[in-house]
Amino acid sequence: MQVIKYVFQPHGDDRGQLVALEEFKDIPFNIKRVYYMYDTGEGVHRGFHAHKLLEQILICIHGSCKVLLDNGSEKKIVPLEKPYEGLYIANNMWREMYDFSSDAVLIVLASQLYDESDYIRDYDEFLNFAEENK
Ligand code: T46
Repeated sequence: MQVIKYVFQPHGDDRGQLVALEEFKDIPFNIKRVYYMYDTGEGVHRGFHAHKLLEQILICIHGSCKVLLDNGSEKKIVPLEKPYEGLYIANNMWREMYDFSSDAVLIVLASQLYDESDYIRDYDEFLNFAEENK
């Protein structure tokens, strides 16, 4: 499984850092939605689903967390600990987020509006979907 982690170019000067993200330039899709999670409790695991169509970029802009990616035949754990790194998650990929530091802010850029019917929340259903859509 290929893990795609983008390293964004910070515009740094003596005031600090600034990262700008533009669709189809830094991000490989139309950004239709942005959401973020913070105040994640110790030991909490989130996610446990895949998406049929949605593509996303996850950026831990503060603190750190880990993301488990599972394409149905292979699993990879990806640490996110830099505010200038973005993990691309294609559709058809099971994900779990965990090991959040208490100060973690995980921001997500998404290619589609929120649509519950795009979620696959049952692991066996995901395995069948992944097999059919290889
Ligand atoms: C994903 C991972 C990385 C909304 O109303 N709108 C939204 O855009 C989102 C993302 C969520 N919600 C509601 C739905 C639930 O009542 O917020 C609540 C928490 O969502 P969920 O349990 O799906 O959160 P996570 O952290 O398990 O998963 C989220 C995204 O849903 C998912 O697409 O890939 O982050």
